[in-house]
Amino acid sequence: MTPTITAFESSPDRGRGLARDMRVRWALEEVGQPYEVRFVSFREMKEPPHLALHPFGQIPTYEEGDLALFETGAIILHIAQRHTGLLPQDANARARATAWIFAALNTVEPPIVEREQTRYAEGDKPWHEARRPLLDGRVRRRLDQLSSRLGDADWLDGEFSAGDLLMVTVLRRLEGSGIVEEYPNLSAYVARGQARPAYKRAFDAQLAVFTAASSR
Ligand code: GTB
Repeated sequence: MTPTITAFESSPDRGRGLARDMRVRWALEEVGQPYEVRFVSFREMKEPPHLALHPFGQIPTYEEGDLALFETGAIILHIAQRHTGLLPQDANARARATAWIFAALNTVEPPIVEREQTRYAEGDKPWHEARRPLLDGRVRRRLDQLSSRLGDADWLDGEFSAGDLLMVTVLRRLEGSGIVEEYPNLSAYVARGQARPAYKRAFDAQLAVFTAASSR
């Protein structure tokens, strides 16, 4: 059964692959599972048919037969459990790779998102500049720790896993800030993820949506 995911009809990231459908596309490409994409507008995301799939009116969603899922982490975990290629076979290694999925989403991404959203929400407020070092510091603290753990390894725990897939996409959210570049091993780690053929296929597919929309 070919799964269907949802993505922005018109992504605010202008094809940079930062919206979360990119994570699901990449996972599906890694495991060789073809998929379809249904594009939704911001208005449609808040209407009953989409809210029935996603209680918070967001993308991505994932439909496969009578299964409907929301939350990128749950979708990636589902794909990784159903296919080979994103989780190790050994039970303990599988549990550790799962821990990295949660670490990416629950520990590393929140300060990155807070830094980003604060810029949008309070960028024009007088206190914003004074808060910047605090927000940047929280991000750097996590990246210091992540960089120490990664060391000179290629991936976080042995072979490439769903945990790496999510961590690479989380770190990409710092693009343009120069912060990841302060950590040469993390920069190389992100580049290694982006060099994977499955990443490139996923990136090109989401970019094609933006290119087609902007040529209309
Ligand atoms: N916890 C959920 C998950 O992990 O699936 C969060 C899903 C989520 O944040 N979805 C966003 C969304 O639907 C799109 S990805 N937003 C619309 C809304 O809430 O109304 C977040 C995102 C959006 C845009 C950029 N960008 O432009 O760079 C980057 C990331």
